[in-house]
Amino acid sequence: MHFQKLTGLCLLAFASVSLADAVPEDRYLWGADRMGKMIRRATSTSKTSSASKATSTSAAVKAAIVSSSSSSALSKASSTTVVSVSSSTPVSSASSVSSSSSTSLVADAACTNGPNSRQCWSNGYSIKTDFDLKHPTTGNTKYYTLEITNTTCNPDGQKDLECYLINNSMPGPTITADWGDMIQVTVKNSLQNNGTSLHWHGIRQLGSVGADGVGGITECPIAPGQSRVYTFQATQFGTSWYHSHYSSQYGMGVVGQIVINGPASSNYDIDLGTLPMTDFYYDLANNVNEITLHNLQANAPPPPGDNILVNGKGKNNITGTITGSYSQMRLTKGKKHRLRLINTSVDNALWVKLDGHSFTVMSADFIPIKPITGQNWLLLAVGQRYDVVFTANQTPGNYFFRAEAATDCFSGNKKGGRALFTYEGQTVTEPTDSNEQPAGNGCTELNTVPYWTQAVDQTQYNAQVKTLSTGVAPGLTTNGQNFALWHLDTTAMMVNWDKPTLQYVFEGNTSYPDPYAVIEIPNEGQWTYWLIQMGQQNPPLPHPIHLHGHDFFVLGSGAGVFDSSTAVLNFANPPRRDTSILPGLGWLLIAFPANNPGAWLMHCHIAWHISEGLGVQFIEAKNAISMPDQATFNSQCDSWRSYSKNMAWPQIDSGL
Ligand SMILES: *[C@@H]1O[C@H](CO)[C@@H](O)[C@H](O)[C@H]1NC(C)=O
Ligand SMILES: *[C@@H]1O[C@H](CO)[C@@H](O)[C@H](O)[C@H]1NC(C)=O
Ligand SMILES: *[C@@H]1O[C@H](CO)[C@@H](O)[C@H](O)[C@H]1NC(C)=O
Ligand SMILES: *[C@@H]1O[C@H](CO)[C@@H](O)[C@H](O)[C@H]1NC(C)=O
Ligand SMILES: *[C@@H]1O[C@H](CO)[C@@H](O)[C@H](O)[C@H]1NC(C)=O
Ligand SMILES: *[C@@H]1O[C@H](CO)[C@@H](O)[C@H](O)[C@H]1NC(C)=O
Ligand SMILES: [Cu+2]
Repeated sequence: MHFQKLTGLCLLAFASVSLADAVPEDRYLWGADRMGKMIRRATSTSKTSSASKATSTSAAVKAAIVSSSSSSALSKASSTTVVSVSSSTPVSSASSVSSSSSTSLVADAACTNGPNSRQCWSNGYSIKTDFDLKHPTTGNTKYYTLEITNTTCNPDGQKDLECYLINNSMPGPTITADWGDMIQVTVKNSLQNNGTSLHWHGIRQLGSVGADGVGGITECPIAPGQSRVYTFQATQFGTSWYHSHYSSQYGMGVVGQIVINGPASSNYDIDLGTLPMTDFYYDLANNVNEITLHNLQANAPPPPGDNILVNGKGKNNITGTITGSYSQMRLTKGKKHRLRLINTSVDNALWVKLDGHSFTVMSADFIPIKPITGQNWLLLAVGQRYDVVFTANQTPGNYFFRAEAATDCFSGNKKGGRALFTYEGQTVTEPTDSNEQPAGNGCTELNTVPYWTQAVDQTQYNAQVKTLSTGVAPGLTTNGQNFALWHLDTTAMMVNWDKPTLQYVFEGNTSYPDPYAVIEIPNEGQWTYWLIQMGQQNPPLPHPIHLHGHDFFVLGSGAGVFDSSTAVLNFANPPRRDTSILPGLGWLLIAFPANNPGAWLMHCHIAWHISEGLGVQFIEAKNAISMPDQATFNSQCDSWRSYSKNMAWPQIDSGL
């Protein structure tokens, strides 16, 4: 296959040079054209060539794509592999609510939130509220200021590394708010040589697409020395994270946690807060990114991480001296504890476990679920979150929390992560480490059931799937209605930081460049269906697919090429979340209602992959978008463009 052919070339080119030092002139984007050749683009180092870079990519991408001839309704989208057009059936009422509650204790008639009534919230809002339709508005605003600086870090004591940190902390500060609050974050970019922007992962940004924080789509990046203010409402509740969305920059440390207090589907006494975990590399993120791009050409895996940090901490021994420390948590005997697990990796999926204690999982991403008890090892793909509850019912002492790279997801790390959980009244000491490894399950995501039931319209699906090309050849994709097929390996996305998608919307310009990978969803109030199919000639890597602006319903996923006659799908009460695993060489079928006008990115959350272009964006109801203030938007872009004219480091990847 083509990967093997290219292997020779790459080995020849790199046999004796350090990849980090010898960055070649050619860059590659993820994907193959119909003939199985890698999509390739040339780069140059001068900024003024960014337009021509875009043009050459455009040509390469275009060549790799068979435009859909059958869709007359779509102008620009016909040059991508995907189609989404209105149909006449409206979204079925999204208001159905589960009648089966898993927690029945109610504290009082007013349903006040408390340890035995976590499903309650306030003023008629509870775990049963369909937050797509209704959410509280508290009238309160939580203000934060975050400053990103270029500094050094040494989280496991082995070596000083160049890091970009938020308020000098690793990970960055936790943003905490109540359900229904406004959140206003002022972000100052104090890096000398990188733009930045912050994305609030999983936040729906209902009516506030301008605060989604994606350079090249919803804003121009924040230029060095500049600040901007992000304002949005917490319309959902639970646990999430924020990170920069500027090439692979978040791998340098630009991440932090988000906690939105609200109801929960499981009771607990103590909220332990967040436990973010990440893979960690001793090399700079942009170097690892480069190496990964070249490994991809050789069908080789990315370099393994050097460590896994739990809450920004870890230990290691590569220097021959054990250094570092583990993050610590305190447990209260007999109490139920809530723990918010977040995978902020750039590459590694993680298996996690707390020795001696089994987890009850009660929410997945921002979606409360029917509690799933008895979980020992739990799998988190990049970007995914699980809130779990467990009872401190063991002999008081010290227990290891383990985070191990999921080799069954093709994740690799030289070392596992640990944290220490110690019962109150006990001395903190490290217990004997069993070094237990996860059994693995083939990278299968936990099958979650949302707490309240919402069915996805099957009538439209049935009518439309028939007209979807069954062969699913690369690049071929339309039924002319609101069914979209994203053939992962034939759409290589790249945006121009100087001209974000929202600027096209401001200007009423629909000539989106092909590498913007735009899919228009013209009308609101429709279900849209998305089949994401991996080409069979790709490396068999699973990809965690993340959507901005919406949660989605996971109708099904499977190995190989999607076949509508045999696919086992769930329309009645499918899992709902914002990040889900596309199985290696397989397919993922998702649906969501068009109910939030904006420009929204959908992408693989493995930082290297979106860097290589594994993404699409859709523009939903462009005439109904609640746009950001135009003067503010323009002034940020003006600052950015005057910086980017002479910036030291050119854009070398998708920019996302
Ligand atoms: C972050 O640092 C800035 C000063 O650079 C400070 O004003 C702000 O309060 C800090 N934010 C947090 C959440 O600590
Ligand atoms: C960080 O500082 C180093 C050393 O001064 C410099 O070479 C590098 O360009 C800076 N990076 C950013 C993103 O500002
Ligand atoms: C960010 O700055 C570093 C130098 O510190 C540079 O290597 C990298 O290319 C820059 N990234 C972008 C996207 O400008
Ligand atoms: C740490 O590394 C040194 C040198 O490689 C080795 O001798 C020692 O056994 C290691 N210690 C542990 C606890 O792994
Ligand atoms: C984080 O996500 C990555 C990529 O999907 C995965 O390899 C890793 O195992 C996850 N980590 C955890 C702790 O779940
Ligand atoms: C629309 O955008 C394209 C691509 O950026 C640009 O070439 C063209 O001049 C724009 N058209 C108008 C009318 O501004
Ligand atoms: Cu991926």
